[in-house]
Amino acid sequence: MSFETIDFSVESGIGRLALNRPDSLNAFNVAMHREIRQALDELEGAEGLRVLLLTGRGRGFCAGQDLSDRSVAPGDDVPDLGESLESWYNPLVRRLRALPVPVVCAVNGVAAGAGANIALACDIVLAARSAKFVEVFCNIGLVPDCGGTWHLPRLLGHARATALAMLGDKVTAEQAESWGMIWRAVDDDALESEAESLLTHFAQQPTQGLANIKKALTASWSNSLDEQLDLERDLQRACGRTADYREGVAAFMEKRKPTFTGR
Ligand code: T3D
Repeated sequence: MSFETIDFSVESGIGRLALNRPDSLNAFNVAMHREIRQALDELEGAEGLRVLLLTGRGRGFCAGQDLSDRSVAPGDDVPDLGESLESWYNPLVRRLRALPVPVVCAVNGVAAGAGANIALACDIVLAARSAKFVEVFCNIGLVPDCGGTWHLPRLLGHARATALAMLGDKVTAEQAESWGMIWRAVDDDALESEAESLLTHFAQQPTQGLANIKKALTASWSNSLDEQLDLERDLQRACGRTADYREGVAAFMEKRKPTFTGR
């Protein structure tokens, strides 16, 4: 399959998806949404997928919606932004959250609007030190979308979430790390190698266990302690039946390195 707005590959259990519209800082248009959707279809059906990398080409990660598709002449119909979220952005966030493998996001440059919030929806977010996160929505009269109003207060607390959403200030990668918004800020020239070593790591880990960690942590945002204890019981039961769990225990007892197959 060949793509024009993204680079996409799956090899040895590692999916790599790079947004590739660098002239507009990888802003989303319908063509890019369509291609991402095709890539996710392929990933969801891929045998033996262990991890996905999401990143951007050029100097930006993603500038959110392509605004050149949103200017309207007086008298023209206004675009239905709710429809745009329902058709494209919301399914994308839901699919990234539901993907049963870790999604590593390497934020290579500015992440604005939907671009920032899609990064926050990934499991492990690395950012180049020069990258910035900007909740630009307030600058054009919109509300943070792609789960921004859900993730921001949970990651940062109400005060910081409100200020970022209402002021649209740029947050540096280091600030984002120190606020717990992302996992780590790394030197620009180390971003790719740091991301690759995470991919190599995850490609050798017990994938079903990691998928269940993702499920449990996501559910914890809205579950009561009782509900969460029940969920942990059910997930642990499922994990206990995997070949990787058996291998992990056997390797520990035999004092050797485990070989996990993701099964
Ligand atoms: O509409 C719906 O479907 C609803 C969903 C909405 C989701 C959203 O994401 S709404 C938010 C949309 N995004 C924005 O408002 C961001 C607009 N861009 C910016 O604020 C700034 O460009 C950045 C803060 C992202 C980066 O600033 P800077 O100074 O590093 O770069 P720049 O010079 O502004 O941009 C570089 C080029 O990218 C420039 O093109 P040019 O002049 O070199 O030909 C600029 O026009 C283009 N660009 C940047 N962002 C967008 C864009 N082109 C189209 N759409 C963009 N969002």
